[in-house]
Amino acid sequence: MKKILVTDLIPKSTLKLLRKHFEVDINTSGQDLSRDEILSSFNNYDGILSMFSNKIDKEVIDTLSNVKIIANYAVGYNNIDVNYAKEKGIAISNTPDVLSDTTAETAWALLITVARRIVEADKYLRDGKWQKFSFDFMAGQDIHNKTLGIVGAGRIGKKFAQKSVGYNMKILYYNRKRDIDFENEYDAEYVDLNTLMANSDFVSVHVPLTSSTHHLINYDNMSLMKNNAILINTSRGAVIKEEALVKILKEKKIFGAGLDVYENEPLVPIDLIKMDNVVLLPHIGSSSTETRTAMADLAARNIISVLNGGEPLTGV
Ligand code: 8YV
Repeated sequence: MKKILVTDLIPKSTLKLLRKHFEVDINTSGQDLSRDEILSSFNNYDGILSMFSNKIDKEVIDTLSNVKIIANYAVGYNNIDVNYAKEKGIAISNTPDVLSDTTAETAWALLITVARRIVEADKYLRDGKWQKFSFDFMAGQDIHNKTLGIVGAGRIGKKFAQKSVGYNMKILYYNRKRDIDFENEYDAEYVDLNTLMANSDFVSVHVPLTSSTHHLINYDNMSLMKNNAILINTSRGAVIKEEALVKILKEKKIFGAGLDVYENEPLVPIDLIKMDNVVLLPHIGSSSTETRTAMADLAARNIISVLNGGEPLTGV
């Protein structure tokens, strides 16, 4: 029987599915596998179901001669040197589509929470500070009738746009290439990044992390944002230059930010933690029970397909 390694806990139903086909080892330690464990153990298996926290670079890939597929339990795959793996004949798959709505919902949750100061207000009440009405008490920003700037109109960016419909918003988008269907569907306008940053009330980032999107959002383009603007990131931390964002927030150049991802996870800059106008999530973009189950199933089905001699269902 072929052997599979699952590098962290996954839903029981998916484990059951995998066990019908393979002998399965799973890391149940509650800790990420160490670099040494990855280097010494991966090649004992025919397939790996990996987490986005597992760094699978050239050095790791050079240890692999048995492994036929690495199925990443994430849509993002910047943790894997995909080109090098493919050169070595290892298939790589990710989990697109099944998490797009959920991740877009997380971005919306952050947007609304920052704009309407929900976390700050909740904390104020719990701290026993609520005394009386005043006209500007916890006054935030309206969302309806505003301009939404979408950086990256791929699968998740499009779902994010779709969910804005009831808010009657103007949509600006920046993408590698124009998408006429998207423009027609949402009356969206294709603009360059600086125009988007300068004219949006809310900017939400949905690009994958690549060498060309690393630090795409920097001090210079954040400086163009409106004073009341809000920046949302549910993609990858390093798409935004984090220290520049801290500076922009300290200088009160924007209203606030909502972040699910960070440059050096799980480390979050203490400056951000101290700010009331920033809502911080611990990378839970796809974390609904339904979606995490669907992602695990898709990863498992990719492994089943490849180890039965087929192609990955969602190869990258
Ligand atoms: C993570 C994600 O996989 O799919 C991605 O690229 O970033 C998320 O869905 C998930 O949060 C793992 O913890």
